[in-house]
Amino acid sequence: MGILNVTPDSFSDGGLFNRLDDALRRAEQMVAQGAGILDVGGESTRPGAQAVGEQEEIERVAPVIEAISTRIGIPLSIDTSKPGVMRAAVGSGASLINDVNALRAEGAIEAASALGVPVCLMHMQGEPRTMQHAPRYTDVVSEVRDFLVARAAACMAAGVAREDIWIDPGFGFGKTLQHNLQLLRGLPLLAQTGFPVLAGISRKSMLGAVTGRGVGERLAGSLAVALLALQRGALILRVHDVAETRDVLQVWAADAALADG
Ligand code: 7PM
Repeated sequence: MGILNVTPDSFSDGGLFNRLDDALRRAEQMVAQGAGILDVGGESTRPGAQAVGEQEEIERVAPVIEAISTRIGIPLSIDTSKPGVMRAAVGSGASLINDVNALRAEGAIEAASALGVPVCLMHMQGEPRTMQHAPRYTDVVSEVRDFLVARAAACMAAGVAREDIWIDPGFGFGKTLQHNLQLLRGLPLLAQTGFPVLAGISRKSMLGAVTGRGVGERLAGSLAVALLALQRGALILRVHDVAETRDVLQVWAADAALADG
């Protein structure tokens, strides 16, 4: 899964055409590099970020989703927590909902169920503005797993099909470095739930904490952690560097094929 940010800070600010053109070019590039899904996000979920209004978020993502889906045959996911954005995005061509809030917003679960598309449920402790202040767990792996299984049950009770549910531990979302490392080791326990596990660790600050490198210098760390996540049962990797991650996936698959006989 390639990351396609459409927040104002991620693209040139020369009007709608230039923004669409940039997004299309980036999308084509990631598809050529081997992405299987593109994740379109219009709200910055970084720690400390300000919330965006629903209409503004729709204006950012809907034209981009429309432009990509009419020109490129790749599944698109919409990274949002807002039911109105989910409806607009799916109406414009998105076929997966990726919600860092695990459909806890009012009306979100009903919107996702009515849209009939797969959903990725991510764990987050707290909210983006304050989540890194003092994350606390007794046992982070079992708490994250129990939360995700409970959210999956709520989705199924609302009519979402079991096979349309993915889960994600939410690396960096209300977690210290130790919590993130424990979740990386605990991925097999999440995979044991039977739901496909998505891991989003690309360029994240936990890699900075381990290597001492800034966000632009975390490619090697991202690739190393991608391999660890694959070995521990992650099925989908949400990444910035598609071409390089594709190579990691091919090396992992070649080795896994031998192990499976
Ligand atoms: C700054 C810090 C900007 C962190 C963006 C981020 C995930 C996600 C994000 C994830 C799923 C990023 C994050 N992370 N959706 N959206 N899983 N499902 O690194 O880990 O892209 S935003």
